[in-house]
Order: sequence, then C-alpha cells, then structure tokens
Amino acid sequence: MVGESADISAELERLRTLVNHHNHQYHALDAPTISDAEFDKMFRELKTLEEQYPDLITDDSPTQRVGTEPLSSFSQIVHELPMLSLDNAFDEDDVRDFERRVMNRLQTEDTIEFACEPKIDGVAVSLLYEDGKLVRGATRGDGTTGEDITTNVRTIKSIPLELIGKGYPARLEVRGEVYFPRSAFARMNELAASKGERVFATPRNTAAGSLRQLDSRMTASRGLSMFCYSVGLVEGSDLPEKHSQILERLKSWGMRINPLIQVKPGARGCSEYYMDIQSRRESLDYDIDGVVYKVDRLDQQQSLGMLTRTPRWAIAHKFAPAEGWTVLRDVEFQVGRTGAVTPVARLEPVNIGGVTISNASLHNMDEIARLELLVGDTVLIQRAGDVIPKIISVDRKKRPDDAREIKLPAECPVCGSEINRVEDEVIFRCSAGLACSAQRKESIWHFSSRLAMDIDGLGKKLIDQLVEASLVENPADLYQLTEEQLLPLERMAPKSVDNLLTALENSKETTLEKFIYALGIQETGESTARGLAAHFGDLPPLRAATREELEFIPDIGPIVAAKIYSFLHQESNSKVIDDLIARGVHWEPVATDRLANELNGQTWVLTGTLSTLTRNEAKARLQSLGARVSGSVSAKTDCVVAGSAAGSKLVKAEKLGVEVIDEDLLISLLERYNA
Ligand code: 9MJ
Repeated sequence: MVGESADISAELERLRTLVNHHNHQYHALDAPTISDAEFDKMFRELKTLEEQYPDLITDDSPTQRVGTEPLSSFSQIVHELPMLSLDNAFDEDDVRDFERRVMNRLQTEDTIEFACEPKIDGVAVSLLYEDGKLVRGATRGDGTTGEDITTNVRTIKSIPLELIGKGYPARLEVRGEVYFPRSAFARMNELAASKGERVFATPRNTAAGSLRQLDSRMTASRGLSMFCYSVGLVEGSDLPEKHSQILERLKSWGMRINPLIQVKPGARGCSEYYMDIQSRRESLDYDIDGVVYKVDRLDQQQSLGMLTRTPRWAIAHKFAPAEGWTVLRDVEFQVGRTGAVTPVARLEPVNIGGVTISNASLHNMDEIARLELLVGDTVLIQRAGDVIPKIISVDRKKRPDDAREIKLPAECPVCGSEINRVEDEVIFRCSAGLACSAQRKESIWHFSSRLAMDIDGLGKKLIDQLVEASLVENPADLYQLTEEQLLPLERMAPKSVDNLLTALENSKETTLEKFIYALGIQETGESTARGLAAHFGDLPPLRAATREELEFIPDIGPIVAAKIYSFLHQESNSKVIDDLIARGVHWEPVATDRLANELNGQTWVLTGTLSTLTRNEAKARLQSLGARVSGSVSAKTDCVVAGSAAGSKLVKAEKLGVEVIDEDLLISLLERYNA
C-alpha cells in the first residue's frame, strides 16, 4: 500500500515537472517544443490522476492555476524596498541631458553602457520567492504600500510558482510588468461584442482590472502575461554586477524576460535602440509606450543613487503620441451623468496610429475659445494611449469661407431645461438633475459599469428603453425589474432577460469601494472610492462623517469633501442608497484599524488656543478616530485638550477630575493612530 502511494506520488511529480517544463518553454521562453495537443494530453493525464488522489494535490501543481474562492478584500502590504517609478525623456535632447548628468555625477568621460528595454504599458507587480517558491504577489500601489494579489498572480502562466535551476537567493523579489496580450484582448472583445456585452477599453486598464479581481478564477480566465525587469529585495546570496546579467540570471531561474532587451553604448546607442523598437512597435503582441534606459553597472547605479521616487540611473524615453490632420464636421453637445453639457467634435474619419478616429473631446467652451475653433476648420488630432483623442491645434490657413461659430445651446439639448454655468467652474450644467433623462441614463450606465456594480448585459440601448418606458428612474429601480417588464422590450429574448436578471442578482454581492464608486458622486472616481472604503470600512460611518473628517482622507480636499458630504445628505440620494440596501445590495465591511483605539466612543473637549493644529483640524482628526467632540465639559467628558489661555472649561475639568492633556500629547496620540 505504502509502495503504491509512493509510486503514485512519483508519477504525479514526474507529470508536474514535465507540464511545468513545457509551460515554461511556451509561456516564458515563447519556444514550445511540443504541440498544443501533446501538451493538453499530458495536462489531462496529470489532472485525472490528481482527481483520483485528491490528497496528493500540491499548491504548486500546474493544475492549481485556475483560481480559488473569491476573497472579500485585498490586504495591504508594505514594500520592504520602495517600488520606483521612472523619470521621462521626450526627445533625444532629454536623453543626451540624462547621459550628461550620469557622466558628471560619476565624474567620468568614458562611454556609459545602458541596458535598453521596451517600456511595457502594463501594471507593475512585485513577486516574492522564498526558497524558490512564490509566496507573494503585490501591486506597486503608491510605491510604498501595495495590495496583496498573490491568488491572482498565481494564475498567470508565465510566472513560475517555483524557480528552476540553482543558486537563487533564499529570498528574492522580482519586479516586472503584467500585461494583457493584444491578441487575447482582441479575442475577448470580439466575443463580448458578439454577445452584445460591453467591450473593454484598453489592454492596460483591463490588465489592471483583472489583477484587482477578488475572484481569481476571473483573473485566470483572462490570459495575462508578465515580463520581469528588475529585482527588489535579495537575501541569502549575491547577484552579478550588471543589470543585464541579473536579467540573464532571472531567465535561467524561469522568469520571463523580454527578448528585445539589449545593452547599448551611450545616448547614441540608446537612440538607435529607440528607432529600432519604434519600428517594431505595431508588430508586438503587447502595448509599449516607450523604451527604458538603465545604467548597466550596479556599482554605477549605486553611486548615482535616487531622487525621492525615481532613480538617477534610469529614464523612460516615451514615444510621441500619434497625430493626424482632419476636418471638424460638427460639434454636438452631450449631457453627462452630472449634467455637464460637453461639446464633442465630430470629425471626418481619419486613421491615426492604426485606429480610425471620428470623435474627439473638446472639454468645454473655454477650450473652444482658446483654440479659436470653427466648424469646418482643419484640425490636428492627438491620440495618446487610452485617453480620448483631442484637438490640439487649428490650421487657420485652411479655414473655409463658410466656417461657422460654435454656440452653446440655450437650453439642455436633451430635456430643454435651463443650463447654468457653475460658479468657479468652466463647466455648464443642465439644471434638471435626475429629472433630465440624459442624466438618469448616464447615472444608471455608470452604476452598472464594470468598475462599479458590474452588471453584465445592461447595455446603453437597453438603459435607453428602460428610462424611456419609465421602468427605471434611479439605480435602485433596477433591482425591482421583473421578467414581465423586460420581455416586451426590443431585443430581449427570454434567454437575455434571464441573463440580465441573474446578472442583477449577482451584482448585489459587491465591495464597499465599488458601491461608493457606483453612486456616481461628483469628483469621486475609483481611487477616491477606494480611499473612502479603506478609511471608513463600512457605509454607516461614511454617512455619519463630517466634511472635516472627509478632508483628512488622502487626496480629498475641501471641494471633493463638500461634494461627497452634500451627495450623501441629499434626501433623494439617501433614499436611493437605503433602497439599494433594502433590495439586497451588500458587501463585507472592510477591516480598518481606524476605530480600534481607546478614543473610539469617548467624548472630548477642546479649549484654549492651539498652536500647531487649528481647532477644526483637531476636531476632525479626533472624530476620525470615533471620538465625539463636545463644546462643554461635564462629568461625561473623557478628556480635555487645553491650549494656551484656557479658561473656565479647564477650571471645570479640574474640578470634576476630568483628564486634561496639552496639545503635544494630543498630536502624539493622533499620530500614534494615524489620524
Ligand atoms: C517597463 N514598464 O517595462 C521599468 N519597465 O525599472 C521597465 N519599467 C522600471 N523597467 C525601474 N522595462 C522602475 C521601473
């Protein structure tokens, strides 16, 4: 019996090694040595045997790259060495300046050797290997703190779960870029389009979204890939003396390294490399937005050192955005989710960098005035990466005699209500709010979008019908739709109705950050929503927050805080939120240690003049820890902060035996709890 089980283990080990070997040949080296059919047969054999002996399945078996049960949230990790970003060069002069700075700092006139690499337009990721095993994958985040996405990176086939070969350090952090291959992206979008589903915007955004899926089975289905380009933490053995040699070493341990990386002499060599890569750009199966030059010798890198976020020994040489001339045929005005009436340029279709462009953003009326733009003008269009193409200049000489002025409509082009210019903003807005059907449609479209509630099958055409038939007035109404209401609508067969109702049901299980984002609060994009979710952990504390407390969240200033506050306190919005929750939308509260402190629930009083903090600031920071800040001292007061010239409140506190602290102690308390 023991003998049989040992035989099985050995056979499983043999098959795993074989599958891993061919996976590596295919995904890391792009050099398969067997056919897909042979590989599939081998893989199935392993899977069948594992199904017979489930106890013998190991975590690092290649069959385990399909993802696991969804997580409720990602935990944060702190990078032991910060993940850097790169300074940019936009032309050859910038590259020569970079070379000069490097040579001056190194006090040498010798030619510097640069490792030249394509700059992958993906998502920076850190992988940690301990004793050769992949133990953690993390996003770059802000460079200091990222998110733990281990379950997701484990599904990416070009990332080894276990290093191969010999001599790797006991702890090794490998960094690189995860990307969505162009071919897989195109296939996925064709499939989505054929099913009438939303198409994804760009490979980069989709790669980022796929890496931040709580359900790693979804990540697994996407076919992401990765190129590695540096090491972070290294413990337990020494690496070679040049960056290019380290990459060779990583490759020998099974990591995927870009085959176009080359070492070149000086700025001249870099420029040759730039031209070469630019000419191949369209033929690659991944998006690049430039090339990167890195001083190859590590001793030189060491002497050059770093600035705050960027190394002095590297620079990214960006490709110029693609441009092209065409004619402005018309300008139409669209009404967005928040009522903003925005001009959109309708263009004579033109091919720019392989993409046909027929619309461009004009932002606002001030932009039109700045460009002195007329309908009929010949305009220069710029398309950079995933941003909406924009008009950057006008050829005045080509202006036809019948060119016509662009006028803001007198009233909302959709609902006919008054249009107002918002004070201090360049934007004009329709004054009707959700009574305007365009705003209603856009807010429902936003609510159901992928980064929000992710409701598959709810396309723009269907939203138009739902709003026009008054079946849906706000997002909460979506969750009361019935089969009887949906079946009579255009292009709604029983199967699509069923799919939509299932998608709605599934969307009820969400995360707090997606829910906040879905509400469509002005100025509250994905990252602000994430910040709010991380800070408050759940919805009730967010709804109870004061403006001042909101301002203490990173990246939220007084304007955004005011928008969030007024949105959450507006009666109709409150009702929609209550209805959504009553109709089953839910999430797991996010773990936050904000309220795990002794101040939570206490009553504090501020008195006298504070010197470092303003009264409002102190109040908001105390409130952010769950403390109540009261104006008068009583027996229920837990603590009084006494600034200079404190008067009667201090006397009363002393009489009642209430604890009194000074401003310095308050600050150290607030800092201790990161308030
Ligand atoms: C990309 N995006 O391809 C770096 N990168 O090195 C390459 N990024 C980098 N290197 C240090 N090839 C910081 C970022």
